Amino acid sequence: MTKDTEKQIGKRPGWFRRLGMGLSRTSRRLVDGISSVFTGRKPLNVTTLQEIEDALIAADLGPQLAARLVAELERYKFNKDVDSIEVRSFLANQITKILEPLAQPLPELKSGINCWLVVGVNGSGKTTTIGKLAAQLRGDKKKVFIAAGDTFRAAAIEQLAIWGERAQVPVIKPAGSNADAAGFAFEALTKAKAQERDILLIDTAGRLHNKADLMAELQKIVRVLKKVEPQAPHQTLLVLDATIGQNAMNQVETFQQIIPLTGLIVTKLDGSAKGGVVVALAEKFHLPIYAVGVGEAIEDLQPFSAQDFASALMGLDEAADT
Ligand SMILES: Nc1nc2c(ncn2[C@@H]2O[C@H](COP(=O)(O)OP(=O)(O)O)[C@@H](O)[C@H]2O)c(=O)[nH]1
Ligand SMILES: [Mg+2]
Repeated sequence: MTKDTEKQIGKRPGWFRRLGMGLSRTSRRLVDGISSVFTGRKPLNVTTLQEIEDALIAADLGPQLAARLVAELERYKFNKDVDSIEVRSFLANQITKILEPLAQPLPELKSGINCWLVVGVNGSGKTTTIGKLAAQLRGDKKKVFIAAGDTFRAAAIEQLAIWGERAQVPVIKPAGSNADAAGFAFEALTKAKAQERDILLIDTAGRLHNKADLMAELQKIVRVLKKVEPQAPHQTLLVLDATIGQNAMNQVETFQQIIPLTGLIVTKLDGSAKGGVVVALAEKFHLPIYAVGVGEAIEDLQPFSAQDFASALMGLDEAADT
């Protein structure tokens, strides 16, 4: 992160606080669930462990991960007296360990043209995320181009044009509506390369209700990009909406069948009651989480911090920044 970006972020309320506020819908449920089991100190036995497991599942951590975490808790203190804080601190530590290797900064740009393909279902936050990414990269003095590759909807192209203005980054638009997305991606990368841009961000359509079409389209985009630049796309980022909880797991699986993914961006963590899914995603797919969306504004794309997230999830505010 450059000094400029740091300064920008520094002006706003700390991201932990904002994430904490946003995640409060998820964490309140979890904390209430665990605290209602341990009013004061109580033995960690089969019954109380089951209740903790239920609370973890209710927060969208998923049944497998919930069972694993509870098994670790059992190994740690079975039949011993514990309180809510101790249980939540232990779980936060375990969750931090799962998330830590995957909480990564945005990938470094290589010399020459970099091409990042952004995929995800409609409404997941692709276009918004591209706008935020473009602003951040431009803040880091990169020469950025955006390709409005969701050629299916005129409104999508217009929405991206507005983001381009906000981010002060040029947007390449297809010539007509319903243009061939692959042909357009080819043109956009050729142009970005000719103009010696550092990075091209490509938006895509997310019509998952027709998986065969989407598959054919995305695979064709990748094929033609490689004709321009054999290493392209350098990143294929899946954008996931945190408010859909465990359904995000299916989306990763589906997209992985279509196209090799290199990383995730999780949006709408502000306001999700199902934020626990991030931990389930990390543990199951081992894909880096390059950034998270914590609001609709241009600066609301933040690096993902494992420890801050785990503490916020478990309602442990000691680590809160100001
Ligand atoms: N609260 C919140 N809203 C978001 C975030 N990211 C995107 N959105 C909103 O989600 C909606 C869909 O986003 P859009 O970028 O159009 O999704 P796309 O269809 O995948 O391109 C828009 O109203 C965005 O403002 C986020 O991190 N937090
Ligand atoms: Mg869009």
